[in-house]
Amino acid sequence: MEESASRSDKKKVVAVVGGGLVGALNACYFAKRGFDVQVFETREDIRKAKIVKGRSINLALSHRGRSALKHVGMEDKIVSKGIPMHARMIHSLSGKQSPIPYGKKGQLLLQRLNPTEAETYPNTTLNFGRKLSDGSEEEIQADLIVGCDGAFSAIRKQFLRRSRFNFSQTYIPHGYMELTMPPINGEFAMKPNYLHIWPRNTFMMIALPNLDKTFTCTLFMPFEEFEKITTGDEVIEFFQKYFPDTIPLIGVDALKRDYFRLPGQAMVSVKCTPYHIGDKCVLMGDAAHAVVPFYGQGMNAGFEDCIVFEEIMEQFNEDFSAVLPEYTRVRVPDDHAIADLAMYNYIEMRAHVNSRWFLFRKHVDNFLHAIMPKTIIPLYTMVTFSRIRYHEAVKRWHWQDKVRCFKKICHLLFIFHSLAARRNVSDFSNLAADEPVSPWPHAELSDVTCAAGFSTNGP
Ligand code: EGO
Repeated sequence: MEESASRSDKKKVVAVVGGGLVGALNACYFAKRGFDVQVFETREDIRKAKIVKGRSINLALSHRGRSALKHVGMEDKIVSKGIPMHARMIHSLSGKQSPIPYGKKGQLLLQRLNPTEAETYPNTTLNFGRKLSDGSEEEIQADLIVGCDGAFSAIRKQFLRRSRFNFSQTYIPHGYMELTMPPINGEFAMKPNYLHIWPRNTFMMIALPNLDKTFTCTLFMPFEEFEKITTGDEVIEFFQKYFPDTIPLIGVDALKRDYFRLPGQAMVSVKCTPYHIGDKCVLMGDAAHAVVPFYGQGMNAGFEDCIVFEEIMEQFNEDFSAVLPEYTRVRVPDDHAIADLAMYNYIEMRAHVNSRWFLFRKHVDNFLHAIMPKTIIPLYTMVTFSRIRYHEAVKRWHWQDKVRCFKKICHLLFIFHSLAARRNVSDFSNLAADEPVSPWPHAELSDVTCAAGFSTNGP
């Protein structure tokens, strides 16, 4: 009796709350397994919306995200709508652009994704403009509720009322602002296949290409700095000081206008544990772990949640009472690790990463990896181009602290590098004006600047 009951239970109902990136992917995963999938999204269907509110969100899709898409046969479809990025392009204050390749294949940039794919499964229903939580609205019966409803998750609110649920959220002092760089004569204003970065310590800007040949520039700076700039002329003055090469590309008038369209936007980091309640409810994506955007891993980590859950479903025969606790056990350390890494990148970059230090660090990483490919894998490479568990990547990276002389070698190399740079540069005034802050590493910061990982047995 038990058996036939569980077999007829095969068409269990899974309610996916949130029709964003992770919700839509999860719908595909559960649908592929034959569940009756109900997706609930409070916003209207973005495919039918005339104006899509909000900003043009850019996303960097890397190995973890691609692996998750591949599992449900969506990789090629999505990848064909993206722009490949093979390298970073570092912009110095003088306007010089220096490419630094990623050790490996590169990553992919995406603009918007929509949930169409999930609808191709007959056992999936998309419910837009419908609220699930609160009980006040309508009630639906589900065997499993999957909360993929973002950093301010309504599902997670229910967890907060329970005993022994740990939760923390941290707003960082920086805000971000998006500005558009239009095409020039119908072509990209800068080279498209790069992640463009203007590292200026506390002021950071990146630019990512879009399919319509525009770039979205994202300016990161402390809220108090945003508030200091109140007039169009002050905007230009600010850009003249830190990002002069972008003024003609964005355009003086556009800059003066667009800067005031929206205020600086907040960024929050969220951690919690456990991710489940009994055999009934589980959190994934930003609902479980919103991260700051300084590692380009938010979407990738959320997508990887889906594969990890899938692997555990396979292992425990879809027995939710075993799958959910195991998912928490396995996934929390990794999600917490990427939340920490993203925060750490933020702290490190704003403290002392200017263009020269950025270039130097990445060249050292690439160099050491080239001569000892099995032993030294840069942390960024492990995080972005492998599926080494996030917490393992951190462990391997800490390894280098045991190799005491590494930091000294690192600093010596930097001294040589700087001396070499000075000798080769004929225009000294240019070099002196290049960076607002000295690129020399501070002793007390040195333990955070060596971003290469050591491993005993390779990836
Ligand atoms: C020394 C040099 C220490 C997001 C460089 C640390 C992040 C950090 C926001 C980049 C790439 C995708 C990103 C690198 C570092 C996206 C990313 C990186 C930014 C900002 C970003 C890299 C969207 C940190 N990846 N990354 O190695 O190229 O290095 F600059 Cl502000």
